[in-house]
Amino acid sequence: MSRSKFDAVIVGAGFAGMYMLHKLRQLGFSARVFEAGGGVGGTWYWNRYPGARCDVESIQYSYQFSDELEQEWDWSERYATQPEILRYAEHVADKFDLRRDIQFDTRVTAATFDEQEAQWVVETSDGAKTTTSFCIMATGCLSSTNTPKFEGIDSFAGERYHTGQWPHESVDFTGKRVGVIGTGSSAIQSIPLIAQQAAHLYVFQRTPHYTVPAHNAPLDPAYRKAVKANYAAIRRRAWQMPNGLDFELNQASALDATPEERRREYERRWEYGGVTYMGAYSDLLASQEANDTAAQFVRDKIRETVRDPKLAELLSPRYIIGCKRLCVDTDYWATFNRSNVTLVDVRETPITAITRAGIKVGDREYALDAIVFATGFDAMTGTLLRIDIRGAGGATLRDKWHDGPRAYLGLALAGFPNLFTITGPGSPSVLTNMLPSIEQHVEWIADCMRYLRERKLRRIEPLRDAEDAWVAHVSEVAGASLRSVCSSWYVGANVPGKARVFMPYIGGVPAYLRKCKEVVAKGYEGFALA
Ligand code: N01
Repeated sequence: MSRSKFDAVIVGAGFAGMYMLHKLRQLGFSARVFEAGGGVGGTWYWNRYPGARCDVESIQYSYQFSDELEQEWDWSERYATQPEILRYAEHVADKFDLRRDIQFDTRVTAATFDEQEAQWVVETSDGAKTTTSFCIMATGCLSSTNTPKFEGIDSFAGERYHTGQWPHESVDFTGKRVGVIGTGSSAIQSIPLIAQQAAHLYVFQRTPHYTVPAHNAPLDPAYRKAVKANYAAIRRRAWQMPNGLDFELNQASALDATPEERRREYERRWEYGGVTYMGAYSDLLASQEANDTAAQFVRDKIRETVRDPKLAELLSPRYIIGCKRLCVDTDYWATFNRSNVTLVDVRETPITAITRAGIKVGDREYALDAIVFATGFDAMTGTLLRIDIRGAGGATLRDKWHDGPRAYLGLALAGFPNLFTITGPGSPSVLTNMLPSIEQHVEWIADCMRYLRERKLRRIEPLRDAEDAWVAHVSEVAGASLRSVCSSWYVGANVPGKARVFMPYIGGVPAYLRKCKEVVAKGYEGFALA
């Protein structure tokens, strides 16, 4: 740990940082990882709330860089729980002996580019300064929690939790009055389990979310065996899909089907479970009329499940399905039939304040023993902007991204030489299966560093024109999708004051891969090398 000069500093030891470290080591680069948490796993280290699972099927939400790893690891369920995914991350750290180059419990506070030496000086919470040729941000897309600044928030006398920063000790809600604020993925996973424990659960809902059943189940050993025998083919098919997932995408238009055909197709996908529901037709995110048919099917399911029609209506989303990220649940709607669960609609009358005793909505105060903030994240940019990043000429990232993130391919930033972002804004990232997207970025960055080393080049940064053109392209393709039109964290709408820009690249994995390869084939087109 005494060394303070590296080829690369990697910020974060989630799936991105871990693989980046492994890859760079293989190429003979020296690297140090700084990780704010006490262990590896990133998202899966922090998000320990009840019911936390991945909504990408476990066999696909896994690394593919090592055949041996793929073959030796057995996922126990169709959708892995947070503890199982964390065990997987720990297994990878052990298998590839990663921990010796990771400094845990250390937050990166600043990174400054030294023009003279063409290197970064990275400052950490332990007061140390580390110099490095390359600074690689493996900081995750959903890693800075968002807690709305409710009046009186610190006066609450009970227990307070955020789903994204859940305690490591188990939390017991037995006999307690619990309030959950938010109804996104984290809330939808945790509410059914909290309801089973709590004396009473109040769900504070501003916007109802669409959710489809997971139909989670243990994985049959025969199925696991078949997957392992065919892993290469599964991965190959996934790379050809817009979201990087091997799933059945119907190329037909919803509007060409009869109502009965549509109902059958939606029902079939509902019964299968998971996000493949949105693959029912090719135009669900291109045509409002097509989208309405898929949305109405879900609303009908809510009405069938929730006994009180008024409550069913309050739980029914009215916006474009798939615009906010589609949730995947186990028993979410049915939970509202329980006598110990109350939905509090805070759309018309927002939460007024948090008091010593609980949550106040208008004139009514809900007395609570615990509040769970399931209020999401300052997505994609939040974590990077919390680090004081200064590039060439002392320019700050905060200034550069004042009106929204700008990056070339979501990988690198004009004015910030030798700095890379893994799954940064402007890359497909959060619209895809994150693990393969991470692997593709890691491999692209590692190849780039090797290319520079072979040619004795010390500096790389995007040209401003290339970055501008990519940012314009990201915005143009977003504009053609219904996904960009509603208030979601994809556009920063959940954080007051955040610039409203559709941050990920929605042009699909195959188009993005082609572009990344083309840039390399043309000698790092759009980059200045020195
Ligand atoms: O956060 P969210 P999340 N007053 O932003 C509400 C991934 N993920 O942690 O919709 C009242 O989706 C807000 O209301 P509204 C996944 O990518 C994956 O649940 O803004 N309410 C919303 O209901 C996911 O999309 C998995 O009106 C307020 C909620 O808080 C992403 O993480 C599991 C409020 C926030 O929902 C984020 O999910 C979990 C206020 N002032 C997460 N401010 C899986 O793989 C916010 N809200 C399964």
